[in-house]
Parts: sequence; structure tokens; C-alpha cells
Amino acid sequence: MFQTIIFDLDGVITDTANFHFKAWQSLAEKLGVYLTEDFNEHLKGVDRTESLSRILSHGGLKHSFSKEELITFEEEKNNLYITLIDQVSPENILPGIEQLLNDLRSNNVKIGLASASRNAPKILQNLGLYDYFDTIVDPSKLKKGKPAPEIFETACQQLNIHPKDAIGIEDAYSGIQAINDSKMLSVGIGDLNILKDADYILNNTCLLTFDKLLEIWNNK
Ligand code: G16
Ligand code: MG
Repeated sequence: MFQTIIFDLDGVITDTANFHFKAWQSLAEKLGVYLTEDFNEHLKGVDRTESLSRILSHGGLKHSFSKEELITFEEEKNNLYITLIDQVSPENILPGIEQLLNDLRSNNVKIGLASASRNAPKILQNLGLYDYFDTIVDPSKLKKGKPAPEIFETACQQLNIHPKDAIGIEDAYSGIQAINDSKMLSVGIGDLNILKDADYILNNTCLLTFDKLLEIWNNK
């Protein structure tokens, strides 16, 4: 049986994508860039610096700012984001996730977090889920973010488990690439067209149960 499940945060455990988007949108508007909802898909799972770079490229402003200005923009976005995630509470846990965490625990499966968000520990605390996690990767210590496999490999190393004995769960295209390249089994949550490279795809977290994971693992 699998020995660990490594979770992505945003889009799998809770939906903070909308808060990220609101905060980016507010910054982008000040710079004269207009972001539509569909652009958000390009920002999911992607770290802060790369997200800003994609937004500026989208607005034709790729080389318009100094390094210092870029850092100020990132801070401005993050400050707004932090005020938005203050509202996060256990009500914002996606359906089925708390039951799954309980079932993993009672079956002695290790639980890890591989989120690109430097705010992940705070969000887990606000959700009341922090204590379920055996390990949380610190994304600021990584050389390369998703789609590189390093974040999932690091989660397994921290738990002393081989990636071949692990399942990774993700909602973003970049995250599925990262899981696949780490040689873990990948489970995508969401849109079939976006997640088509995943080993297995579930439409939403209601379908993500312990029994389903067992079935996926036994049929791989
Ligand atoms: C999340 C979001 C991304 C965000 C990233 C970094 O990733 O999906 O949109 O840019 O975290 O977040 P922060 O600015 O809080 O450090 P994940 O990996 O949890 O889906
Ligand atoms: Mg995600």
C-alpha cells in the first residue's frame, strides 16, 4: 500500500486561488494591466515571483521595472493577500478533505504538504488542519518551484519515504508535471483538459476518499 500522501494546498485542501487572484488583480490594475478570470489558471501552483513575471509579460511590461520595484510589487500583493486569508476558517476546507485526513491517520499513512505558498502554515492553522501534517516543505528553501519535481521529492525525503511509495495530489498543470517527474503516482483534482497528464483524475474533492486512493493504487 502507499505509505504517504503529499497534498498540494491551494485547490486541493482549500480554495485560496480566488484570494490570490483578487490580490494580483488589485496590483495589476495599478500598473494598468487588466486580468480576466481565465488568466488565473496560469498562476495556479506557480510561486510569487513567477506569477508576477507572467502578469507583467501579459501586460507587455516584462522589462519595465527594476529588481527593487519588483520586490515592492510582490510585497504589496502579499500584504493584501494576508489580509484576505485572515478570513479563512474551518468552513473553507474543501468537501471530504478532513474525513480523508482522519482516515489516512487511522491507517498510519504519513501526510505531507507540498505547497508553493510561503503562507501555507498560516492557512493550515486557520483551517484547523495544521496538526494532521507530518511534514510541510518550506518552499523558500527550494532551488526550483513547480513544475520542477523538487518540492515533492523534498516532501518524501523529509518523511524518509521513497517517491514510488507515495501519491501526490494536485489541481494545477504545473503541479502534475512536478509529481510525475518525481516518480510518485499523480492524482489530479479538477478539469480533465488541464490535468490530462495525471495518472488519475477526479472531478472534485468529494470523490477523493481513502477507498478511492486504495483502488487507484491497487490498479496502477
Ligand atoms: C499557491 C498558489 C499560487 C501562489 C503560490 C505562492 O500554490 O496556487 O497561485 O502563487 O501558492 O503563494 P504565496 O504567495 O502565498 O507564497 P499551491 O502550490 O498551494 O497550489
Ligand atoms: Mg494548487
